[in-house]
Amino acid sequence: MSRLIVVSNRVTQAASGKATGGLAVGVYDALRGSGGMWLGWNGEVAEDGAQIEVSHASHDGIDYCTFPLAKRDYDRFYRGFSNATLWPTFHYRADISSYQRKDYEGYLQVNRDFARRLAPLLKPDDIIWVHDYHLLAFGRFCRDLGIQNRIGFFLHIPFPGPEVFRTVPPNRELAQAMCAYDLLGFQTGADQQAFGDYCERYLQAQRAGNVLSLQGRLVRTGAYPIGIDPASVTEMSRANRSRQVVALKSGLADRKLIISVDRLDYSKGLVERFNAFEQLLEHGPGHRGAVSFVQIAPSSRSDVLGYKEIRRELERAAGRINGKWGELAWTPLRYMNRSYERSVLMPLLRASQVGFVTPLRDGMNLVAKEYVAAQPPDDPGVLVLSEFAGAAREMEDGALLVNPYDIEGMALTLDRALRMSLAERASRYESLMKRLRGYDLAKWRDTFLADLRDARQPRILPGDRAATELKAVGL
Ligand code: ADQ
Repeated sequence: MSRLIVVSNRVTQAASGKATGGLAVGVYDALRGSGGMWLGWNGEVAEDGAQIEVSHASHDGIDYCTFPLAKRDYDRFYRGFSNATLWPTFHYRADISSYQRKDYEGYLQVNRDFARRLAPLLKPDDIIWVHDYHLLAFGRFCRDLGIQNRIGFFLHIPFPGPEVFRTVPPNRELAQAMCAYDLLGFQTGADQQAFGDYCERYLQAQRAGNVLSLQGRLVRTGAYPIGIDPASVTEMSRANRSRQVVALKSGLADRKLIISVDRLDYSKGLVERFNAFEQLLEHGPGHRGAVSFVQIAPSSRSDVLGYKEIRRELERAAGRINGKWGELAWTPLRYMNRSYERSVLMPLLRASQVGFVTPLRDGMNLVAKEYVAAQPPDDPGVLVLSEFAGAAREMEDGALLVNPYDIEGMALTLDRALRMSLAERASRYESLMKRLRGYDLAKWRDTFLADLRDARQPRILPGDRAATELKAVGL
């Protein structure tokens, strides 16, 4: 089998054998299975002008090729164009997006540098899997260097509607660059559709089924909703007897628990969520003293515009709510601005009666899936989920969907979740688990890689379904 090369902005802790997040766990097994290489930033920032060396290390048959980013690249590529322009805009926050040409130049430069570092390490039949919004233009630079290998790209965050994407000034150039990949994977059909709509409308691409034809190139697109490994989440949720979990349970006494776990990010809808909990207390006197809300949200990207403000706003909201409603023996809302190990988080999810996952926009949201997999089957909790999380598309039958801009609606839904009968909870849980098991993390990875391996086959395999599609676009 051909070797798999993974390229992502950050090469995660997998290098030290501690893979945790979806991306790390998801690709780690595939890399081990086929033998592979993982290339990307090691998380360190070097002084400008320092010689950037690629370090090579091997664990479990995987070659890790990592390097630091120069300070200037970190500022322009990472803090700048990736996280101050693309991240907010792709989450429909064009209002707080900021754009500077020098940041975009830095972004292109780093994408080019990644391609130059990869080129000498490649073998002709390697297949390359590139991850996320930091590397939209990487494929184009690979092609400029004459790299012919199959290259697939997966976007972990939403792709916005065409009119929102157009607010990113170099939108045409970016979309054209994305079409240098052989396969573009999105979290949902809606994201895939939005990209296709943009290309048809503004780049005069032709579209036939999942294939786009643009300036003589064909690019295949697909929706690959990222999953979890439900069995390992269930196991982890059961296993832990850590001090923190025991302390939380004894502090709750007989109270019910609503839980939320996020990175501290303005896309996650945390303030709206706090306000909804406050409305629950205001309009449902029966819940006062009877339910607690725990929000775990460690800071992320604290040196990027917008992140300090959201932290201050949350602290204010938590203080106001506890000041107004708290009692000596009961703290309504516990907001933890710190991180916990997964081995503590999963049992916390299990101990709670409601998983409150209400991003304003999210590519997928794996916490929603983890919450369900962590539940005890004989007494499962209820997932309250934003309709704007990618996960809502797969989980609408079992979760209670809410609009995170509708504070009263969220409060009413919390009330419903807290009162739901065991029979209804069990039936919702069963239907959610069926989906989680059927389309898990391995399936996500294997489906994407199978499509990538096929992506250019139609040219030499007439009769394939895609060949028909290609004919329809006149090729
Ligand atoms: P994130 O925005 O980081 O990821 P999410 O999918 O919710 O969001 O979380 C990814 C992983 O991080 C999960 O395994 C989760 O348990 C963990 N995590 C989240 N908050 C945590 C916390 N406070 N402490 C410890 N662990 C935490 C991006 C996209 C998502 C998409 C993923 C995967 O923004 O929409 O689901 O990539 O594609």
